[in-house]
Amino acid sequence: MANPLFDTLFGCHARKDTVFLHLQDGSVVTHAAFLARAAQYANAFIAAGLQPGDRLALQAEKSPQSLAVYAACIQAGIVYLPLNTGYTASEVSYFVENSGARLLICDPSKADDLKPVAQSAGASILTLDAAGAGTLQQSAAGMQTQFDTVARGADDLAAFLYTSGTTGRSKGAMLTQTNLLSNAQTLVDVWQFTKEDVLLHALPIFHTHGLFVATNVSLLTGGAMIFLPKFDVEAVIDLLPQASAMMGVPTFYTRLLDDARFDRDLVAHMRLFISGSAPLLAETHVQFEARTGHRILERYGMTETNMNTSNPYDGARRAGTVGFPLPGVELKITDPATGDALPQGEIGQIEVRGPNVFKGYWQMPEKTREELRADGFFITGDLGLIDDQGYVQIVGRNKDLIISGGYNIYPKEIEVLLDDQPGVLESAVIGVPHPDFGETVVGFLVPEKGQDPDLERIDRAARADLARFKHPRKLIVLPELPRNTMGKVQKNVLRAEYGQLFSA
Ligand code: MLC
Ligand code: AMP
Repeated sequence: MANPLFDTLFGCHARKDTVFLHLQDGSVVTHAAFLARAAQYANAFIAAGLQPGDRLALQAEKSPQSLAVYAACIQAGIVYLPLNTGYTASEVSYFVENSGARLLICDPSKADDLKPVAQSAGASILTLDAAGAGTLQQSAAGMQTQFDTVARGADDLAAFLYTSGTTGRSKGAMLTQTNLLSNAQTLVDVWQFTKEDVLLHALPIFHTHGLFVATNVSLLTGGAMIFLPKFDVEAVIDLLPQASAMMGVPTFYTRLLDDARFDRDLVAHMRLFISGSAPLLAETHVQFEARTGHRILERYGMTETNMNTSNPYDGARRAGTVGFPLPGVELKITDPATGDALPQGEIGQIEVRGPNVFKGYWQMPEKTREELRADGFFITGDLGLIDDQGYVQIVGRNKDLIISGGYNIYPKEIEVLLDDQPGVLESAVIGVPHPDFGETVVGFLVPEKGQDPDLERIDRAARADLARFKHPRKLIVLPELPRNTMGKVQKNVLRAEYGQLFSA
């Protein structure tokens, strides 16, 4: 096969008049129309001078057009780099520079801010708005609706997804054709997706969950998606009767449970609800079943590995667990100090190996070596155990990470910003339980002697530099931070003391 990922996910549907996307306004996009547009984009990218292996960064609203950019990149052998729409210009600037992207596609409203970013990185810039208009469309309009698919090997890069780190510097996770294709094939099998499925898609398409799990699974079967621009309870309740399956982060399910219209009758016809990206409280699992009669299927994944484990489709879906390693994925629990495998039932770090595991971090060989062992096992940074029936339970994290509404936030990145503010001696950022987002960000500031930091000014600084979802929802001034005898900040003490801040 010339380009396994493109041919298997997209190319085989090129001439089909089957519905691929149902849009919120009632219109549809067929597979054939979607691929014709993707081919035009691919022609436009080549005309703009891009070559196979080049990176293309996209920060644009979710739409059939922005999804077609993904298809076009795969077809043209261009490495696709989708970016969270919430990122500020300074965040985008890092990604464009670090990846060496040759082309940046952004919303027209951000073009003025991002032009200097693109220019200094030597990238060209095109625009794409939520309705699909912009300079990308203008460049693509006259192009052929056919494109000669560029040949790619199994190990060639298909996408970069940036993931933050404990040092505060984001790392580009390099995902190959095989990583994406093998995982999609496994998920179709274990979750029993077919072309008859209609997947309600309300996730963003710049992360693994919405792009590689939801979209690739649907593409592989030739099924359809109800493609919502974002998660919205009204729209989901309105459209669920036309769906057969839904994927979401736990916040989707807690928000739906808060609405009395979300009941057994509304979802009687549904085949499957899947949750992931953040821990699903056992309480939500139980409440969901009591209300709807459905047991949510929880699975566990990561940007670097796609999906690793899943509760069974047939068989017990156990609350508080993420199920079994997927076929082809090896999972072991190891001692964080020695790396040795631990006996069943003991808590240690979760390591995974398989065709799903990424190739490494872009231009960061040391970081790659720290997390990806020479024998292929990836150290996830999650802590867990395997119970006596083989189910994996995640019990914590060995990495300083907050997951808010399914988005990852690394405290270090915020601490660096807070430490820089006038009058601030030092800071610590933690995640505390939040009824809607699961966890949310709280920042602690220690003033310099005799100083009184201006919290409003600090909030403005955060808004200028960091995506909204990373902003501390509360800033608290403390005379000093709790430290252990080694001088290390005891975030567990802060979490214990301030953990109830957002309790209902
Ligand atoms: C939005 N806001 C958030 C937020 N999302 N703040 C913290 N955490 C979040 N996740 C901000 C908004 O900008 C807004 O700011 C305020 O919070 C309230 O917004 P909202 O209207 O309530 O939020 P909404 O737009 O409805 O978005 C919430 C959400 C969304 C949960 C629907 O965040 C979402 O779709 N999350 C899914 C993330 C995801 O796909 N993760 C997968 C990663 S892949 P203001 O200024 O108005 O106060 C991965 C691997 C794997 O992890 O295993 O899958
Ligand atoms: P990301 O880096 O955005 O891909 O997020 C990956 C992280 O999300 C994992 O390392 C886990 O900490 C977390 N995660 C994903 N799925 C689950 C789940 N089902 N339960 C608990 N944590 C999860």
